[in-house]
Amino acid sequence: MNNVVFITGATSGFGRATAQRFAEAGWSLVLSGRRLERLEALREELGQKVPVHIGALDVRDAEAVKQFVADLPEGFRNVRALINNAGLALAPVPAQKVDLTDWHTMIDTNITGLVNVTHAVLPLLLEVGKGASIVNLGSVAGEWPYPGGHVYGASKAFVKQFSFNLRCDLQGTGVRVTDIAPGMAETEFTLVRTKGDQAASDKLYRGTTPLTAEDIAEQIYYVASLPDHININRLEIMPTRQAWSPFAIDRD
Ligand code: NDP
Ligand code: 8X3
Repeated sequence: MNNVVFITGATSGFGRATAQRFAEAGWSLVLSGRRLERLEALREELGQKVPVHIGALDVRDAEAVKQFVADLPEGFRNVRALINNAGLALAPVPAQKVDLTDWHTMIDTNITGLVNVTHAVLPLLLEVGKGASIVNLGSVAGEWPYPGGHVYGASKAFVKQFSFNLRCDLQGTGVRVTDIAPGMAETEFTLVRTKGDQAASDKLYRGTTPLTAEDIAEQIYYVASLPDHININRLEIMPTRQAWSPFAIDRD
């Protein structure tokens, strides 16, 4: 039977590169995201190599997620890898200046959306059992605090602990779980975070060497294609040119 990978947020960045990486390896693809035209373009590109099923899906909508999974056509139900990638950061400003709706959007997408998809796809992963994988996109922000990280970092701390707790419950089923925690990577992430400020996005990545979407896709493919008996619990990946700063001290 063919291997199927189910990717959320396949319309951009890590998700799109991950679709391309799994297609290279001959996996069938289930690709979702809200922007249908981008999914159609990806199906056009990758459908030449492997079977592709697409669906315009907002992960925040639990009923839509459930229905999309229930309606997966034959040939796309043998999900061996779920890549919970859809997510975003907003409001790169101090907590006291944030619009509450931005906090809600991050919680609804990065936490509620991720659990919606996990809950819906889990029965399919359990049917595959040994060798199946859930790969959740956490972040260095889930481990290390920084100014302006507020709810984004907290949502990724949830992803890490949810991943570890899932491992406990899935013990014995053969289904693996990994929290992949990238540092700075150049995608549309900063454009989204700044609500469309291309200059701010360009400035962040200028003069250094961020990770690329393809770098992370390679790691995602790696953890999902390891021999069945190996589970990478957490993989934290930074560009060589990114590291920690000293503690900030408030002085008179
Ligand atoms: P992009 O903005 O390039 O891609 C984000 C993807 O998430 C898009 O495909 C978008 O699709 C999708 N998405 C956002 N909201 C929703 C939603 N409500 N329903 C369905 N899909 C949604 O960013 P990245 O590729 O960089 O980010 C991917 C993941 O990696 C995120 O979880 C992010 O937090 C995490 N990450 C990113 C890092 C970075 O520096 N880039 C570092 C660490 C982690 P659409 O808009 O079409 O719905
Ligand atoms: C995204 C990476 O460093 O902006 O999760 O938090 S960072």
